[in-house]
Amino acid sequence: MAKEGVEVYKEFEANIIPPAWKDRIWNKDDFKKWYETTVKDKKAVEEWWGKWANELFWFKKWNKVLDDSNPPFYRWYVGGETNLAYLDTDWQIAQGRKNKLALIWEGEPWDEAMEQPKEVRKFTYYDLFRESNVISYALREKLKVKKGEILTFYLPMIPELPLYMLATQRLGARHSAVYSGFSADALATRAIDAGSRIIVTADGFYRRGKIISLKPIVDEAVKICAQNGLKIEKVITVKRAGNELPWNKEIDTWHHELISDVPKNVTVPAEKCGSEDFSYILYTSGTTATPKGCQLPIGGYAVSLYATMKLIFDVKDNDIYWCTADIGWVTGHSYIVYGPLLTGLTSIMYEGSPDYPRPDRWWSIIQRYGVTIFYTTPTAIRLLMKFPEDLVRKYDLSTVRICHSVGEPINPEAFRWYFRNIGKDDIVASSTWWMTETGQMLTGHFPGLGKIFPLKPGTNGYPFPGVTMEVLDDDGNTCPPRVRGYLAMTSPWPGMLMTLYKNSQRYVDVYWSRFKGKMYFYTGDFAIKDQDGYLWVLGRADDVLKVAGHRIGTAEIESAMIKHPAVAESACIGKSDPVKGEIPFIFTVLKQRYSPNPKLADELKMHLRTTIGPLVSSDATIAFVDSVPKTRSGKIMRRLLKAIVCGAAIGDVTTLEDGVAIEEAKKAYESVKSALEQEKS
Ligand code: 6R9
Repeated sequence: MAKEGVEVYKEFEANIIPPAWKDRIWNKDDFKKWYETTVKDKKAVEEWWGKWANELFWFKKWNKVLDDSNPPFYRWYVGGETNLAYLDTDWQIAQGRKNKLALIWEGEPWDEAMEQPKEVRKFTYYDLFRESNVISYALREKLKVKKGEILTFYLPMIPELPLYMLATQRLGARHSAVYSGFSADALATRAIDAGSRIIVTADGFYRRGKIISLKPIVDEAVKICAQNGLKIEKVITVKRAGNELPWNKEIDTWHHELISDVPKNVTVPAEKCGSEDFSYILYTSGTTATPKGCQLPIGGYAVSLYATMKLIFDVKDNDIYWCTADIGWVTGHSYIVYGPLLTGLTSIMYEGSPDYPRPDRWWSIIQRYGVTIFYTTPTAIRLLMKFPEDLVRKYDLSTVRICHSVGEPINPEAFRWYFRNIGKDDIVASSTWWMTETGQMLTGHFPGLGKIFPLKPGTNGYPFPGVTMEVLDDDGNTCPPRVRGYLAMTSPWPGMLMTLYKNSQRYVDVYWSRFKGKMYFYTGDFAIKDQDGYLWVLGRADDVLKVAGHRIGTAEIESAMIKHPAVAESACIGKSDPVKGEIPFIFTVLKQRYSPNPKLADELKMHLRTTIGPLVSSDATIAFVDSVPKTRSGKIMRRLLKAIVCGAAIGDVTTLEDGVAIEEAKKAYESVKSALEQEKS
């Protein structure tokens, strides 16, 4: 059976030789004091977060750091007023960064003869300020965008995405960015929930040398919205790939035409937003088929990004920072757009795939720009470690002084490879744990604090000071060291979501009701705290998958499956995958008239592609079965299915699930085994 959770942890501990971490970055003498006092004392927590907030710009200063009188609806920086776009551009310019490079964007196409990218666009802080002001103006004057309105973005990794995000924040409006790997259905569902009347997209983008067309997916989504009572009034399209598009004059407009007659030096004053207004919603998956609109605040979010950029990335004015995530997910929102700009950094944004035109593209980017801080995912590391290490060694990566990872647990092999090749067996390399819901990184290793918390490779490090995290059993009691339990936050933190958009009851039910009688935030993750207080997050405890670091609920996949006329029932589990971490494995029961065949399996994958998107369909396996095993109360026996897929023996699976007769388990075992064998042949 594939190793998971505790087993991996043990292997990690047994095999890793702690490196000689050099405590040479920076040290804060009072850090330990903060750490210890904030764990015990609520007043110290407020002082700590107040101290960080004091380093930021506020139109109006807050009068209370935290109002916890109505949990779980915590309010941070009560009475304060600020604006994310102002903090990211105007305020940076005011601090002398007007002509400093803020963003270096590299397109995917590669010029073989010149041995360089075909397109690079560079933006100073002043450029970002100017260009986002022009967009704000066009949105306000031409499309009548008002404070509070939600715009939906369906954009690839091109500079217009951060520009539109900043332009929206400037107006005090909000965005909902939908990852460009989602389908028209998924995009429409999110646009409808957000009630957007404007969608911003691109004609297409480059991926592994091919043009991927986006706009037709939006056209389809517009139709679905209309059928469901939402009229999309405008689709703004950025010209990126030059692919041919159908055009509907009534609602379509090119981005370049929209801004063509706006004076280049126009300014739009940044709206003074309440600290607890919300800045954006970002949909994420849970255990039901309906995505959750996480509603992120403004003031607390800004402070949390600022503090984590400083303490976990140790940013300095001369750093070149690169986070490889996609802005369509939270990591990109927080640590490509809002966080790095807030700390005045120069950061890299890359459009394409890490292995195009060859699997050394990323190393070439690090060398060409002299990247000093690197943030990536275990999936990407596992993809790149399949190639000879010489490919990495060809490049000068000596500038890198910090390399962290995020998105999923990092397995020992991937960590060692990353640490050896990028980390030179020396620098700070850790796995930072957090979620869409948390807004900010909540754990990590703190560069320069090696004497207080020696860096322990492979762990998620310590909770961020001022945040308390525990590993709990079903009753909400703290698990002893090294015993697996559920990861929970036992106190609020400033970057936290405020609620779920238009669904506060679900917010309370999903996150705050797991441990009876205790107002703790349930993360949905399994974790261990070791004898030294370090956290090891082991993976999801619920029916949520992380496919290549992308979060997707099995319920979403199952509900998409039964929309197909041939499917009677389906059960999806995560199968471990050497590169992507997990991939969807879907047990499918067909309606009587249909019989299993490879063509139908392909058709079902195509169906998944149109209902959810390529992010699920390209890796999914469909296995036809006669029935899915259920408990007496009718719950699908996922643990049993998972165990069988992982190669467990019959003896193991018969004891797995409560309330299941051995005979039923055996029957399921045989049926699944034969489906797997058919799948192999
Ligand atoms: C930032 C992000 C959140 C889930 C989370 C957990 C997993 C994220 C991790 C990690 C182990 C890490 N996760 N970082 N697991 N180590 N360093 O990924 O947000 O897409 O909402 O996913 O990702 O399972 O609960 P999101």
